[in-house]
Order: sequence, then structure tokens, then C-alpha cells
Amino acid sequence: MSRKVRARAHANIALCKYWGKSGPLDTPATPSISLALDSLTTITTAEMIDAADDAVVINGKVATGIERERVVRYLDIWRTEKLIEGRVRIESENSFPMSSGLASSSSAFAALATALNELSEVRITQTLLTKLARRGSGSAARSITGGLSSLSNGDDPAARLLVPASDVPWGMVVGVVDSEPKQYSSREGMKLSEQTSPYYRRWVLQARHDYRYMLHALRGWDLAEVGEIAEENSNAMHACMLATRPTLMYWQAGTMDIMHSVVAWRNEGLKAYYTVDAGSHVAVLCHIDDLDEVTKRMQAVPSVVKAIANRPGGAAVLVAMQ
Ligand code: 2P0
Repeated sequence: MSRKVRARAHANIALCKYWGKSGPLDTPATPSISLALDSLTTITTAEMIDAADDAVVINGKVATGIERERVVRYLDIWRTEKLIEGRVRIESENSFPMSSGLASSSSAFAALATALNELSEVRITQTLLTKLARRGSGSAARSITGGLSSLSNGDDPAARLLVPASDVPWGMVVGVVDSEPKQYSSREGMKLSEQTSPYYRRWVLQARHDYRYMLHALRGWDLAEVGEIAEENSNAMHACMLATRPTLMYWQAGTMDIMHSVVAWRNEGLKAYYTVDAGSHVAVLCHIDDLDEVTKRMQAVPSVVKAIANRPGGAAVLVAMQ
């Protein structure tokens, strides 16, 4: 009987965003830094099967169309690299909404890569695994290492753990707002921005600048400085997205409600800072001691469907089969 393996990974939200990629290795145009979140997880089971095709089940449903294609293409990379041989059955469960800017691809491809590495006879190092996860989804590289992690730009970069989850005194509350599935995937959106946004080049320069300042601010554990850079970096990325033709307007009214609320909370003395990915939900960075207060306030924002409190999440790991 074939061996079944299971892996778990946490989604991550970037404090310095990655938006722009090029080449066959999906080389990031901007360096990024993220925090893995303990409540947002994907658990993926994988096994080799004796069949003509791969089998892909996501959240209890047999995947079809683009969703299936993306996983099969990723398995093809592992087969081309001679890390696995033959067909695979993949079953993946997410603890949170997919395809709406909640970084679901980060945990999905990190969990998948971790499971495939366990199935493989070769067993690559964690550094190489982050590079292979990046080929599935750029942000997935940072979910392999978890905690506070970075991914630089440049040729074929690996993700690097900056601070393990247990040493990070901050968390994030995610405010989920009503939204439709995204019209463009992140990789399509990045291409469009690069080709048409008048601010793309400026964004790339700004992002590299923000990254250096963020590393400096992290060394001093200065939440206000880190939070301000994160907000400004998110706003700059969205300025580039908004100016893309056709526009990539990921924000909904609820997104704006949360961003304005966070600024108001800060004016009242609560250290909280927003960041928005390629979607409508908002992640709010704060000290772990303030997670309950921020969650309570988030739930009270009228357009918020759900507030999800997160402590820092760890690296992607194998979990025992029951
Ligand atoms: C990030 N995002 O740094 C940024 C912020 C979205 C906005 O990384 O299409 O995960 O899955 O390859 O590489 C999303 O980009 O996108 C992303 P796909 P990827 O988290």
C-alpha cells in the first residue's frame, strides 16, 4: 500500500509586499517580509497513486479547471526536477476563505511542497524547499520558514527565517469583509501592473527602500516604526495596483471602513497598523497583549463579517496521520 503523508502550513501576511515577478523561475521584483499567522492554516495530505492522472481535492471537492491545473502544473515541476515520479493524490483543507486576498496560496503551496518533500526519495533542504514552494506561489516560500521571514528579490531567492514565531511579540487580527472571488490571480495582476501601471517602476524602487528600513526597524523591535512602514508599503502597492489598466481595485467599502477605523484607534492610543493584500480583507498588526482589544474593535466595525485573531505561526511541518 502506498504511503500517505500530511503537512500543515500557516498563511502569512507581508509587512513589506511582493508585487512583480519575472522569468521562468518567477523571480520576485521586490523583496518582502511577512508574519505567519497561527489561525490561518492549510493541511494537505499526499500519496502516490497508480493512475493515469493526478487527483486533486480541495476543501472536500474534486478540483477542476484552473484550480486543478495550477496544482498539476506544480506537480509537473517536481516531476521534471526528478523529485517525484508518477501520479499523486492531493487532498487539501483550508481553515479560511480562499482566493480573496487572504494569502491562501501561501499556506496551500507551502503545505503541498512539505508533503511532496516527504513523499520524495530525494529529501531536499529547507532552503531549497522554499525555492520550490516559491514556484507554486511566491508568498509560499515565506510560509515554509514561518515566523517573521524574508524573501529577497534577485535570481532564484530562498526565504529566510528572521525571527522564529516564539520570539515575535506581535500578532495580527484579520478583518474579513464581504467579497467576490478575485477577477485576476496575483500572478496575472502582477503582470498587468508591470505592463501598464505608470507607477510600477516607482513602486519597485519604493519597495526595496521600505525593505531596508523595515529590517532596521525590526532590529529595534519598534512596533510603531514597523507598523508605519507596513501601512505605507501597502498603500504604495495599492496605488500601483489602482493605476493598472484595467484597474486592480481590490478594496471594498468594508476595506476602507477598517483602514479608517485603525487610524482612529491609533489616535486614541492603541498601537494598531493595517495592511491589505491582493484582496479586500485587512490584516491589523498589533502587540500580542492587544489582540483581544483589536479583535473586539474589529468585530464592532459594521462591515466586518468576521474577525480572526492570530498569534505568530510557526514553520511548515509534517503532521501525524491518524
Ligand atoms: C505578498 N502578494 O507579499 C504579496 C502582497 C499579494 C499582495 O505574494 O499568483 O503568492 O499565487 O503566484 O506569488 C501574492 O503573490 O501569487 C503575493 P501567485 P503570489 O504576500
